[in-house]
Amino acid sequence: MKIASSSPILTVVSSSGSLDPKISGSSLGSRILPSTQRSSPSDNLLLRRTMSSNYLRHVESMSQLPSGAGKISQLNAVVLGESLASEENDLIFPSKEFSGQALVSSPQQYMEMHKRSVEDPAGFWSDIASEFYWKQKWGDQVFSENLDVRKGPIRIEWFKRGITNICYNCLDKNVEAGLGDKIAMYWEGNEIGVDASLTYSELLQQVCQLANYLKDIGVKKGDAVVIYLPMLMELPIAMLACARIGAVHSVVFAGFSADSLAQRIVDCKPKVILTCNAVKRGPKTINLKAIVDAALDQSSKDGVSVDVCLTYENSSATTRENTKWQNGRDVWWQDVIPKYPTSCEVEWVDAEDPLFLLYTSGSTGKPKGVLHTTGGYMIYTATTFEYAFDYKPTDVYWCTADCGWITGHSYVTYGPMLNGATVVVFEGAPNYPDSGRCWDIVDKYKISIFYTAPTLVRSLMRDDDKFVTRYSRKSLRVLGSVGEPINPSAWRWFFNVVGDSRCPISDTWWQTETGGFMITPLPGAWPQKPGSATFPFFGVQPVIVDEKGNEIEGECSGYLCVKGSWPGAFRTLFGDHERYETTYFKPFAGYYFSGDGCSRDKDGYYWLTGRVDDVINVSGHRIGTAEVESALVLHPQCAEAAVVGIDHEVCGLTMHKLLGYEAHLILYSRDKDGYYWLTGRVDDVINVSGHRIGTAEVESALVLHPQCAEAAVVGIDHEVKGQGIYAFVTLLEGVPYSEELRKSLVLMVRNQIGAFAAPDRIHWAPGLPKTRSGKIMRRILRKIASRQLEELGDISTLADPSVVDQLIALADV
Ligand code: 6R9
Repeated sequence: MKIASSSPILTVVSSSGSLDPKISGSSLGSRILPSTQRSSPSDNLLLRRTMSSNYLRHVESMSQLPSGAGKISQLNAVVLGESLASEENDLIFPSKEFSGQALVSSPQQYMEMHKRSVEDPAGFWSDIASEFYWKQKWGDQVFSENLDVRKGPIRIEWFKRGITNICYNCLDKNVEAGLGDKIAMYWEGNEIGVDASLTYSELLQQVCQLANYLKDIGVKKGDAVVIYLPMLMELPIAMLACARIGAVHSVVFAGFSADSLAQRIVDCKPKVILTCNAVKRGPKTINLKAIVDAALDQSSKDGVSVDVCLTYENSSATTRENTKWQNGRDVWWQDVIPKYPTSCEVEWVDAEDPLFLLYTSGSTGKPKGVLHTTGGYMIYTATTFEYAFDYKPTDVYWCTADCGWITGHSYVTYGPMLNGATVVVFEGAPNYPDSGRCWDIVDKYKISIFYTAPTLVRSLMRDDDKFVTRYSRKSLRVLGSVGEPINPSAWRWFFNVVGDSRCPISDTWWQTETGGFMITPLPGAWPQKPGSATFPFFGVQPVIVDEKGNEIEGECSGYLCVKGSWPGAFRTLFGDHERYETTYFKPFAGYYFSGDGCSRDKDGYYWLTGRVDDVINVSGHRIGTAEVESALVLHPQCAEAAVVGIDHEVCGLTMHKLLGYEAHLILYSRDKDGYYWLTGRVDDVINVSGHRIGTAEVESALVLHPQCAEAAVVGIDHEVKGQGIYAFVTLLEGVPYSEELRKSLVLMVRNQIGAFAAPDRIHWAPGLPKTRSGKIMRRILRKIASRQLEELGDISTLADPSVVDQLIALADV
């Protein structure tokens, strides 16, 4: 039911229906009343007093009660359990029942906890950390940090000299607490009816067997292990086995190509790679072992040879006979692992010893090896998981992410297992055999927490709702979203259709670099605004800064930074601490720079407005892109620069660079109400189905094609993927255009990076729009790609303006 609201003012009332000015825990059953039952000004005053505090000025405005963000001028309120309005003017309160049982059940409780977490981080986090197993407690300092490049090298340490093991805390600790017979993992195969499960005791035994094998072949504490596996139970098992022996895992998403895999192997030089022969995803069989073989050939040419390739036989996908084999190097998993003992001593490590490496795209062609350490990451993933999903021991949790991405690290494996949760791992494709598969799985395992990505929501909502409604979904309690901004229509469909208007949605904003959630709803505490990630998690102090790095208060737009460290923060980029500092800490001295633009509304809600980039130097948004490009190339260290513009009602565009070769863009805005809204990345890093892909990476892949002279890649809006990849390609002189050539260019990118980075469109470009100094004007390419031909802007600074007409003429060729 939609509750009409002529005024934006909403009222919080107690369960008895009387106004409760205290907003105490018991009033949390926050219900919104029809306009006849509005609060009086004096109630608001009381509310303001309760909520006001210095530490979180932006939430003070909640005293006025939510009145909407950005272009949302009026809000309509609903209580969970009622269906959501179809307009963008929604404010969704948790139901009384939900809040009543929630870990954090009111804004006030959240504010008290958040206040303590930022005023006394050492006390707040050490209290939580004490609930985990430490062989030896950390030293005198709970944390120590320098986030200011002007004061010396960037350094973040949490729980240093504390000795622990994350695998022990995920498994042994739970078994010892009596959860040995609880299901740790349900595994659902690609084909219906193919499934398996492991209890915590069984999982521990399997992890120990693999850990013993790894030790036996000489893997030691600190050694890197590359894991290239699909979503079999062996993938989390492999991660946990590495953690058990102190080895550093580097999981490479099994959709990456041989070249990308080789690049990552060469970077960390593992002794062993763990893989499987093949996997089925939907109707397709993917021969992973062939990709690994090619990667290992490539890496040995580059001077890094891997001794052992432990290969799991995935008999549902292919046979041993059909798997190419290199004797001496390749070993069948099933031939060796079961022979090892089912218990294995834990390698106790320092909290600051590395746990894993995970590569993520930057704005250059070289991916960044994000390094996370053990203790802080452990405490942070466990705590964020518990609170953001309001986790209960009876929950059955399914995160659709692959362990090849950070979400699968923090919220398939570590976060849930540290809580002793039951996790569902799904091998297949969400639309196979049809679009109802997810809900079939939800009913089959009685899933109560379902965490996914907007791209999946959008792709499923294109089909008939009956694919959803033919399943009960009664078990669902909390929904979650990650990877990119969730557009309000997808949010609404997810909420109304999938969650039957009953389940809050935790729209979690975070990054590979942050290790865990940074801005996220706590589903029992705050009313939600569809599209806003709401408020910072405990211990997180987001700040929005202007182009000069000044913090902006209240309702505003700008660059999203974080003040102070949090336990889950990454500690360096593997082998390149300088790039770590340059990319994340130099753009705005004193802060971690997220690379995202952000708005905050007057109620304190954060709205992420788009990806900006690894930024360095700032110029104002009124400066033309061509001007900025010309200015940039005057810098003695600048080889090339490209500037693009993005239209946005409230935002400007600025260009940052210097200190090195990475030149970047920032899109910024902030609305009047203060909620955080993430609307996607804008620049040289695009977000395709929630995966970060550098345009430079795709361009490098394209130009490897023997007939490609030059390529320029931009992101375009894509109905399902969020952003699609649009490539302008200049061929060698005299090479005719053909569909075949188009396919082979796409194939080149598939082979170089992976299928997920395949361009959606190849646009033939006899020439590219360049400035006289040779800089590609991506702003124009973007407009052509999105067919906004009336908005090409000033093209007079181009070396040859006629290329624009040529490109337009070829738009549909
Ligand atoms: C966890 C993950 C990080 C980038 C991030 C931002 C975008 C992630 C989001 C979101 C809006 C959300 N992003 N979650 N944007 N709302 N809830 O995705 O990590 O692959 O490193 O990507 O994704 O642009 O900066 P990662």
